[in-house]
Amino acid sequence: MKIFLKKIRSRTLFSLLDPVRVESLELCYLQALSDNLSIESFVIDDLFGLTEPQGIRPQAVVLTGYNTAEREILKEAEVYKKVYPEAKIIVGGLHVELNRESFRRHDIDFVIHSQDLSVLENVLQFVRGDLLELPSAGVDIRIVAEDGSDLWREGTRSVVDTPPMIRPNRKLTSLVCDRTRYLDKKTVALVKSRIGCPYQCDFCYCKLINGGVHVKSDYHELLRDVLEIRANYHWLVDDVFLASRQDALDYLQAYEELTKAEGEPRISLIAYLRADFIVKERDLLGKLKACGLDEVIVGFEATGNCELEEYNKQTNALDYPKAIELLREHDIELTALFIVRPDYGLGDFSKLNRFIVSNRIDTYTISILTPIKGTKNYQDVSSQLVTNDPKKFDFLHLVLEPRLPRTVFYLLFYSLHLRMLKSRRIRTYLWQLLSEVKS
Ligand code: B12
Ligand code: SF4
Repeated sequence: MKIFLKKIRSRTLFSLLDPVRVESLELCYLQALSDNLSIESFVIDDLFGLTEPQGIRPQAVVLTGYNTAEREILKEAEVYKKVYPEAKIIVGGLHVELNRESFRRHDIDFVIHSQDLSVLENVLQFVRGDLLELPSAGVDIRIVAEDGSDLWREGTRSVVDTPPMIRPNRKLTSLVCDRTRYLDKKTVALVKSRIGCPYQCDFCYCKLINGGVHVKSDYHELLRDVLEIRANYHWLVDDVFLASRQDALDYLQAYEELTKAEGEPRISLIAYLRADFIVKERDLLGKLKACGLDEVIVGFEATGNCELEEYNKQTNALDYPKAIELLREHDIELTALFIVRPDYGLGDFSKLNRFIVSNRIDTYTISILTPIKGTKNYQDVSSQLVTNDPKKFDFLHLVLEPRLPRTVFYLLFYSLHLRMLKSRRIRTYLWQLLSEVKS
């Protein structure tokens, strides 16, 4: 049996420059699963020029992508169904998980809405004929009724509560690693070791993944994974790397044990940490740096406690300058994440600008608060949305009417980014980009 595994990426403002370009780690997991079933899989990802192999007719096509690519996924399903009518079309992944009803279309056969990879395993075995009955948990199945119309057998929700047994196949990582980047950092491989997030920030899609059930990291496994991949940097994409002091101690112990057994691993991790952790566990930052923590991505979101409370962020804005200072002291690089709301006025923009300048933050992203399809926030404001185009839900567009005139809002939003041009890292990145274009 042969299958295609495809990541569909929509062209957005973000993809114009691709400041962060990484392999699709989800396809590495799907490929490992196919290997286990002795299924030959072909990875397709336009970003890296990986196109459909010539002369192969797949028995199944597996499609995945984020919210912004929803229409492209549906379009591609239609095209694949026309070109390979005998192939089963399967969709799944983070966006499908909470939006399964949007994918129950005629050109799609299976809509997988679970983090549990054994669901896909069953589906593939079913398609191959090894399974006569497909368990309904985690998957909606299209059935053709006697009159030729489509019926959907809806699968129950299926949540995982233990870490996945399957390790990603790193063929894709090795193939594209030389072309990956995180801004100025080149050769970056993704790693993952948690499922979901233990926090409950109001605006966030991630807290809903896996039915809101959070599965903790195994740091021994994480480090084993990191060491298996040749890359200058490893970006740990877990929503929080260390959620508590105990997590940090567990990670440090796993690192120490590895060093004793196999020698110093010498790794450079980019990972998400919360500002409250950084301040509270400041005495561990030096050790964490020595044990591979090179850069942290911190979701500050806002600079005032009223907004943070509305977001249920559970952090204190008064701690933020300290958190930034502590990272600087320990030579841990920072990417700061901020959110601006459509109801921002001039004063709010200028407050954020002042915060960025006075704390000398030079690498940051600013997102426009965007309700993501599949969340309660999205439902609550759906009648106020000014667009339904999924591409616009990329955090760089207004999908709700702003308080300020739109042009003024965008002008202020983009001018907040200007300071980044002064950043050494951003200038290095732009220089690298220019050299790539020239060569
Ligand atoms: C790293 C990252 C990126 C990377 C790309 C990484 C990649 N893998 O390609 C970059 C920086 C490029 C990126 C860009 C964007 N991202 Co992003 N990103 C992430 C992040 C932090 C981690 C994703 C990841 O790589 N996880 C590792 C993989 C292995 O885990 P996974 O995707 O969950 O896959 C597992 C399961 O879901 C399952 N699975 C996955 N696919 C499939 C398919 C099938 C068929 C099956 C059965 C199972 C399955 O198996 C995997 C193994 O367990 C998430 C946050 C998060 N918590 O997930 C946001 C996140 C995925 N991004 C998000 C968004 C919105 C974007 C952007 C659209 C906007 C933006 N400005 O960030 C752009 C899109 C650019 C584009 N053109 O596509 C949203 C998606 C929301 C949604 N409903 O889709 C998330 C959830 C963050 C958020 N703010 O809510 N992103
Ligand atoms: S914003 Fe970060 S900490 Fe909050 S729920 Fe989302 S991933 Fe977790």
